[in-house]
Amino acid sequence: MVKTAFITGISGQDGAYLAKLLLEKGYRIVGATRRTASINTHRLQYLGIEQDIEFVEFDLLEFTNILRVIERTAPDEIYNLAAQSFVGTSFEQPLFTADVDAMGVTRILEAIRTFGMTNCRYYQASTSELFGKAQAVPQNEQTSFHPRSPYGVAKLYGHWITVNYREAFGLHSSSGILFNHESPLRGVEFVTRKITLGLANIAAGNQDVLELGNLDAQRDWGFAGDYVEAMWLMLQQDEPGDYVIATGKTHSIRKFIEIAAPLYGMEIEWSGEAEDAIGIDRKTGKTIITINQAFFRPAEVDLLIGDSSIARDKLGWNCKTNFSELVEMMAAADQKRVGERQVNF
Ligand code: NAP
Ligand code: F7E
Repeated sequence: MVKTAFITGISGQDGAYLAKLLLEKGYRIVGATRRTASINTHRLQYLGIEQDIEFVEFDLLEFTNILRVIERTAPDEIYNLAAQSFVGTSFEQPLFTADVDAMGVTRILEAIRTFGMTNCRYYQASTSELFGKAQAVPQNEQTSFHPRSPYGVAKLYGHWITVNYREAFGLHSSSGILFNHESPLRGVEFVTRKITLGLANIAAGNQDVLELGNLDAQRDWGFAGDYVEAMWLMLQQDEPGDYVIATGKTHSIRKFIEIAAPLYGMEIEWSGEAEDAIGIDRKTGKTIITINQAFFRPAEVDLLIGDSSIARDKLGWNCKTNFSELVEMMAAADQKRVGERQVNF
């Protein structure tokens, strides 16, 4: 029997990698895309899988649409990856973020409950942003939550409603508490892609300076391609559950830049502190990194580092790609794109 997976957020980074993985496993993929002014399937094209997906029009804000689509699709597995996923924007659009990232989750769970789809398994894209002002180091499934942004708060609701529908209605609903995961398909507004694309443009002479915010925040960065495997594994378990997915290693933004720069033939020397910090390319003497207050957040998550022991033991999940391999992969992809003057980043 061919299984049907319904993926919300299929046009995003994780949606693309998950769809590729599930196609390789023989699934029928129904991909949810919302109506936008311009078609946004470039990530699926990049992975060469756009033609293998059945697209349906879907928006997490519209309950009647969710009901119809889920009834028609009759999925075996639902992966809810759709979200307003940019933390910075959530401070500017807190109500919209809550509607999509918190209420949107309830809308899908209500659809599953309404149709009595007790065999349908549900994955919720939770996040290390739940830990926010981290109460323990490293963070695991027992660590208390303290979100630091409207995004984190909305996702906390999404996490608990997933747990609640499991406990109250017996749904097979699992929550993956995933730490930052990146790739060549990461959105260009996130700091890793901003750096790899920015340095590629500077190296090509298209741009002089890269403006960033807080260089000292530390993140546990993994490769998205590895992390989508954990999502699938969670839904293959007899019992639903919550799992932390992380590499167990953390690096600052500053460190990311120092490791990336030599891949572009640059060598970074730092000067000045905090908002006066600048990064100079030793080889040319030019200032290529400056700080812009606009990229600081009203409340910051300073340090994230995850402990994935439970995922390792129960799911058999392991992170395959290490930090320098991830940076190299992203840098190479952006150098190629800039060299070929590609439009869809
Ligand atoms: P992403 O690239 O920003 O993709 C988000 C997706 O959600 C896009 O396909 C977007 O569609 C869709 N979307 C947004 N609002 C929607 C709405 N109202 N209705 C339907 N679809 C909507 O995010 P990602 O990095 O792949 O992350 C996937 C999920 O994991 C998100 O829920 C994110 O919050 C969570 N997460 C991510 C990370 C990470 O490090 N990447 C870590 C932990 C958790 P458009 O293309 O139309 O905008
Ligand atoms: O920021 C700092 C910024 O936007 C990382 C999402 O996928 O992961 C992501 O959220 C850090 C922060 O990711 C710039 O202040 C410095 O400390 O790349 P980011 P994020 O906020 O960690 C979590 C797990 C998710 O769930 C989210 O959906 O980098 N930073 N300078 C900057 N960040 C950005 N974006 N731009 C800068 O110029």
